[in-house]
Amino acid sequence: MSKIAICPGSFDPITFGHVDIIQRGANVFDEVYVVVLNNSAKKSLFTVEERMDLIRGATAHIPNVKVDSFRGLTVDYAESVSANAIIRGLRAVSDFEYEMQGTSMNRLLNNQIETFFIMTKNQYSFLSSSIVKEVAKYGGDISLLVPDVVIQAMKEKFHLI
Ligand code: COD
Repeated sequence: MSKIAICPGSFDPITFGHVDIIQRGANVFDEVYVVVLNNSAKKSLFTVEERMDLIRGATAHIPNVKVDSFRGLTVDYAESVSANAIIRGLRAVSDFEYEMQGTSMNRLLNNQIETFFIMTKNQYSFLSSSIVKEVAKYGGDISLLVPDVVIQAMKEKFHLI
């Protein structure tokens, strides 16, 4: 039986930190669905379609990754693709509380689905989509933080070209 996991997130936009956990998840699971979901606490810069295109561009080299979006609960999406695992990344202690809350809620909603945490590489432990947007908005160099497709999209979004 295939081991199927989902990697849910806002991905607004995808960063090298995200790519790192997706790649490492794809090394362990047969299939990984990277799914763009709504985080009600965040206002997004890119549309869902734009975010999916950027994820596709950034993960094109990983054959067992599929990109999707969903309006609803993470656990419902997992069930719809027959996944029984959720992959999340951990950067620092500060992520722990938020992740514990989300994981506990997901477990309450569906206790057949297990969450797996992947520690980020040290070099990405400070990296978030928000900090990338902040730097890009003022024309700073983000080439060590995000894939080329995202650099281009950021320039267009902020009318820097
Ligand atoms: N290194 C490693 N991992 C990273 C890095 C980095 N530099 N940056 C981010 N990550 C990880 C995050 O820890 C997370 O695991 C994943 O990548 C995605 O991150 P984000 O910030 O793009 O996505 P979030 O955290 O905003 O996603 C939240 C969801 C959209 C998944 C959540 O709100 C959700 O499940 N929404 C649907 C409704 C629902 O089911 N709610 C109940 C459960 S909370």
